[in-house]
Amino acid sequence: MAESDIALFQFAPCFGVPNASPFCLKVETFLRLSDLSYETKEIQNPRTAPKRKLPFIEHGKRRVSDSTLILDYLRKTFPEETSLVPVMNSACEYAIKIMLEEHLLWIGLRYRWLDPELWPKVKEAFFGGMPSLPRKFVPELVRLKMKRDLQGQGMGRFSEEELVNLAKRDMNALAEFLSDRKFFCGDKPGELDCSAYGMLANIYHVPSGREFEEFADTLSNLKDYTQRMSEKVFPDFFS
Ligand SMILES: N[C@@H](CCC(=O)N[C@@H](CS)C(=O)NCC(=O)O)C(=O)O
Repeated sequence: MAESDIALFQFAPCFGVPNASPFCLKVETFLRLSDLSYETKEIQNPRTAPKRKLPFIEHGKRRVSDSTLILDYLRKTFPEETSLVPVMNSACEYAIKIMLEEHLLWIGLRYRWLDPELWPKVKEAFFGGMPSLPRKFVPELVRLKMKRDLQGQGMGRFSEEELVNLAKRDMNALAEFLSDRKFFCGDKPGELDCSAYGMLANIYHVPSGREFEEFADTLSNLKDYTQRMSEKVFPDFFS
């Protein structure tokens, strides 16, 4: 493994996944599939991040934010080590990545932050370790901010039934695209697998008990794929 001085700033693991942020998990998956060493630094408040969102990386004196820009930077700076991870090589793969990161993501956020039945679990997972005073108001403040974001983006305006239907369409498209291949990029995981795993691990490894979960379970190729990626990329976490 090539020595590097990369630090990945991300949320602490919680919810039974290496990272509950699909974007943090995407970058860590990419680093692990590449031949690069890195260290992780846990951050609780994304407001301290350069773009006020996680993840970001520090490499020497340089800070790079946004998972896609981070992967671009790593490819440019470490071409040999990152060549182990196949690049996205079709318009279709790119379109699937955008569906995952700009559409399915918001459906996931809507469940995570606005579903009243899930909220107690989410609150405990994200804020349970907080000192008791901030724990009284921080979770509700963050939830309010997410509610505003979801209203602005639009996903917060759909009914539960509309939401489930949108989620099913995305998941069906994903399952059809994967088909019976081992990974989205073929026999070995590539860049699209980093995005897909970031999202799917947060669907298949985080029980919600909602109708959507029952549907996701019927897509056995996606479920098996997620397990395969977990065992391949994060054996230390899932053993
Ligand atoms: N486009 C960004 C999205 C990053 C992002 O949305 N991160 C979320 C966690 S999944 C975050 O930090 N949210 C904090 C906030 O919105 O205040 C990327 O690809 O890294």
